Amino acid sequence: GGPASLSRFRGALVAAVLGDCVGGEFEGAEEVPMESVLQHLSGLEDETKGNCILEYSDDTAMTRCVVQSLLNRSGFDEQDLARRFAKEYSASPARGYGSGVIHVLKKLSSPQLVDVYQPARDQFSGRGSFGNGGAMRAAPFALAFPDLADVKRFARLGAMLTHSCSLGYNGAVLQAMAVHLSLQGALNLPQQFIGRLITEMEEVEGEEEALRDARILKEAEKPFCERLHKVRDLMDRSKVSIEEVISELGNGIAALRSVPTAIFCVLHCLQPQDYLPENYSGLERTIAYSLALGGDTDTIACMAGAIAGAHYGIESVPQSWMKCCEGAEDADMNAERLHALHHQT
Ligand code: 8NA
Ligand code: MG
Ligand code: MG
Repeated sequence: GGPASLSRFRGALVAAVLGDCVGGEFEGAEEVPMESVLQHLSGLEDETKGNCILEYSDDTAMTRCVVQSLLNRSGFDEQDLARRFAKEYSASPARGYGSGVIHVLKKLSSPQLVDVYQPARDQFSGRGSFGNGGAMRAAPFALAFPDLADVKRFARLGAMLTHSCSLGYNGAVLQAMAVHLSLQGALNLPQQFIGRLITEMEEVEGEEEALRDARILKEAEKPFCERLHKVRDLMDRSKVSIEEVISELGNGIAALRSVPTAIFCVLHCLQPQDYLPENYSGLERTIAYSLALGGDTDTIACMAGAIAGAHYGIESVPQSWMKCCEGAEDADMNAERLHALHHQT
C-alpha cells in the first residue's frame, strides 16, 4: 500500500501482537538456535492445534490499553491511560510484567493519586525505570497521530506513566518514530531511514535530562544515537553474526539494549538471508530473526514486528500465525479504527 495505507496500519498492530505471542516461547533464553525458531514457527501451521494457542504478554496487554485510550478519548489523556494500565494489571496480573513496573501499576490504581506521573518517578530510588516497557507499547502513538511532533510528544508522555528515566522514555520515542517513518514508506530507502532516526535522536538526546541521565548511568553522551550508529555500521557489513549483534546492540530488558536491536532486525531482514527459509516474507524473516537473538525475545519481536508490519502491510502476515495468536484479530480491527482517527484531521 501507499504511505499511511490501511494495510500498513493493520500490519503494524497485528505483527506487534504476533512478535509478542510467538516470542514468548524463548523469553529469557540465552541461546536460541535458528533451528528451534523455525521449528516453533512451523508448528503454527498445524491446523489441528486450534485458535489462540499462544497467549500475549504485558507488551500486548499494555499496547491494547494505549489503543483503547487513544480511540476512546480521540487523543492522548494521561488520566484515562493510567487508569486503563492499572485496571488491566489488576484483572490479569500474570502477563509477565517487569518486576519493577508492578509497583507503579499498583499505585496507579489508588483513587487518592493526584499526579499520575509520580509513581513512575519514585521507581529505583528516584532514578526511574530504563526498561523497555515504555517502548514495547509505543507503536499506537505512530498510528494515531499524523504529525511527527505529536508522535514524539505523546510516545514520551505515554511511556513516562511507568518509565521516568530518559533512557526508558526515549526508547519509546525512538520506537514510535521508527513506526511513523515505516508507515510513510521510509524503509524503501534504508540508509535514509537510519540517517533520519539519528538526526531526530540527536535532538531528543540533546535535552538536559537525557544528558544528565546518560552521565549518571555512565553511558555514551547520547546513548541511543551511539547505538544507531552501530546499527548503521552493522547494516553496511555483508555478514553479521548473531553474537556480534548481541554484543554490539544487546538483547536485554533495557530500552537501550533492545529498541536499536529491534530496528536492526527489521533493516537486516529487508533482504533474504541464507539461514532463513526462501519462502518467508520479509515480515516472517524479521520475526524469526528477532527470536534467534534470545534474551527479551517477546519484546524485541513485538517492536520489530510493529516496524516491519508498517512496511510490508497485512498481506505479508501469514493467516496461520494470526490464527494462533491471542489478540491478533482484535489488533486488526483496532488498526482500522486508528487509521480512521489518523486520517480524521
Ligand atoms: P521494569 O520497569 O520493571 O524494568 C525491568 C527491569 O529493569 C527492572 O525490574 C530492573 O531489574 C531493571 N531496571 C529498570 N530501570 C532500572 C534502574 N533505574 N536501575 C536499576 N535497574 C533497573 O519493567 P518494564 O515494563 O520495563 O519491562 C521490561 C521487560 O521486562 C519486558 O520485556 C517485560 O516483558 C519484562 N520481562 C522480561 C523478561 C525477560 O526474561 N527478558 C521476563 C519477564 C518479564
Ligand atoms: Mg512480555
Ligand atoms: Mg519481554
